[in-house]
Amino acid sequence: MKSRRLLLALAVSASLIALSACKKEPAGTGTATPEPPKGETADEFIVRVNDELRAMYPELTSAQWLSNTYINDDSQLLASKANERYLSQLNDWIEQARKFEGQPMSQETARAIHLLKLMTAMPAPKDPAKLSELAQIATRMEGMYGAGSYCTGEGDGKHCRDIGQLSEVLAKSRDYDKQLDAWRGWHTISVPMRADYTRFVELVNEGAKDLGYADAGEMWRSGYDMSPAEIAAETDRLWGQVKPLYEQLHCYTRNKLVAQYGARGQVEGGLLPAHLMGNLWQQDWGNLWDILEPFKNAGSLDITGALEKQYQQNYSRELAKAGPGPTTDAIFQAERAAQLDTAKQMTERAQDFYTSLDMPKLPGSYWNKTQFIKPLDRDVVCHASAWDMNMAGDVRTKMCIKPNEEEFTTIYHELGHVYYYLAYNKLPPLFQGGAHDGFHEAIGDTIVLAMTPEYLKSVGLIDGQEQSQQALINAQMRMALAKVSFLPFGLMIDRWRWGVFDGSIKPADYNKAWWELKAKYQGVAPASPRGEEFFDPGAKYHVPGNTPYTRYFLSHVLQFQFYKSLCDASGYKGPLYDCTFYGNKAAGQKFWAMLEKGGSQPWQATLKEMTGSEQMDASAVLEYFSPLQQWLKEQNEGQTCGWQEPDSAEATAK
Ligand code: X8Z
Ligand code: ZN
Repeated sequence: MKSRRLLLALAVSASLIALSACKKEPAGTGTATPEPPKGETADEFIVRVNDELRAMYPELTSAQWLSNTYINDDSQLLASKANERYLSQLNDWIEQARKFEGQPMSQETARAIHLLKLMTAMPAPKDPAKLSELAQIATRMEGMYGAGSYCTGEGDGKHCRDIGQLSEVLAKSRDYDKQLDAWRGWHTISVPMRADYTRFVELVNEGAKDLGYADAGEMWRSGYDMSPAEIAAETDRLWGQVKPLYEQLHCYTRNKLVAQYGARGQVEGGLLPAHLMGNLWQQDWGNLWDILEPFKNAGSLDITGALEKQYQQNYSRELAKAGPGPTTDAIFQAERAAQLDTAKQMTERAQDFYTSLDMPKLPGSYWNKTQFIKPLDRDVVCHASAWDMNMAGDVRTKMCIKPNEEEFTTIYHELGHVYYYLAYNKLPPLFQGGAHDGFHEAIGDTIVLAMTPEYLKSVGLIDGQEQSQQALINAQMRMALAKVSFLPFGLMIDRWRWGVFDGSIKPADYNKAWWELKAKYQGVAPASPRGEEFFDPGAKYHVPGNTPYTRYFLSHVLQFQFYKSLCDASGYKGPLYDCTFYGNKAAGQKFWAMLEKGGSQPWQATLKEMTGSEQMDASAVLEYFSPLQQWLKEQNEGQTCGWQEPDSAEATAK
């Protein structure tokens, strides 16, 4: 959730504020003055709001943390009440700010008032009953997602699988039917969300209108220091830059899927079957490495293998502690201890990259309070998030870490949010956010781009690499499966929500419109019809979690711009894709200087300081992937690439 401000902190939930990344917002605690002091100036008003916000923040984040890491009726009630107080407080502040319209004030104060209005991604109606209803729906939807599980069988034969177990089937099984069952299974969890989501849309739209926006989507698009229409056009422009690269990757992948699965490797029209992409949402194809690896034995990039080995070593050590002939219980304890150790070691490895840039170590409280692995005794929201609990150093991440490459890079992503928090915590609360929300999402990913084979080797995760064209293409493919496959997904989620909020997508067409957009942008389709008896958008965390998604699309462009600048700052001269700035203090200083600015100025100024340009631009993406794009073109030569969008939802299923 982040959007810009402060509140950022939190992670996830639904609702709140605008914060950054995966966070949440503060809840009002009723500490704010109901009536503003007489004679208060605009500048004084903002000082007061900042103070009140800082004071109420920890109570909100605590309630949200509990409801995310201990899902039950009680924690949900408290989180929902905390949200309710916060949203109502926010409405009060915004109301109070109106009287300063047209009055003299510092530039800083004007920006702070602008940010105040955009503080939440969940604008609430003024009517207290509706506000309370909204807070409850938001908490309930997120809880449903977190507790989601797919059960088969009955009685003693009943077997339930959570998101981690179902994701693992998609990642590892190559059995078409098992994958289909896992994919469909996860999509049962969102069916009961449809009514809640429909009502949620009505309520946030009412809240957005109260604030002067046409609808909640327009409000989301107002957080980019340009008009809502301009940022929408920007996303089209950026997508146009990278679309040809995506189409080449799509074409290559389809051929490989057909080679693996025969005719069932594609859906009519040349679309990719949703359940075969190694990921529940087809947003990251990295798990298809066994099918898509360009050259076998040309530079092993088996990071998952190395992490699994690390786990095994931890496990053997723990088991040895139990002595010979361990009991079932001792074996189980050894497994848990090894999982936790491995997760912490992975996090230490990520921290090491940041400290190598001269950034500080994470505070001791981070290590004590973070959720590293999935607890056994309760439901939790496993979707990864980064939290700023109090704007004063109590930072945490919440994940259910498993020893694999995807989770490993997600840790680097989350620490990017955490280091942003730590860097801008000294700013007034209203400026504690990303330059825009895409900046927040891009910090950790910029580091991920610098995880070159050379870096991975230097930290012992892979063996020595040969320098060959084949090894280069393998390395590029590995990165493309994470980054290029994501681009159209990053765009389509909010194309859907913008349409839902502005009414051009009606509740009766929620699923149909979803799959039309999936087909249009990603070129993927379900293996069989997905009618309105389903609510497939709800099976993606950010929909029930109400986290805007355009940020991730923008991040996937910006992170290449940041990476290029930091490579330049480090004095690197070679081809972009080979650069790592691991250990480079000059790059670290430049990065930190950007983080410290938070949301205190328009993002264009921050981008200019970092890259020399005021524009988001995908040319660094294309520069980075140019060897792969050339290679893909050769592979696809003579093929008919692209796909046909089905005319209707029914057609998708044929
Ligand atoms: O939600 C996230 C992060 C937390 S901000 C784990 N991401 C998006 C997703 O998983 O859908 C990171 C990449 C895209
Ligand atoms: Zn994030």
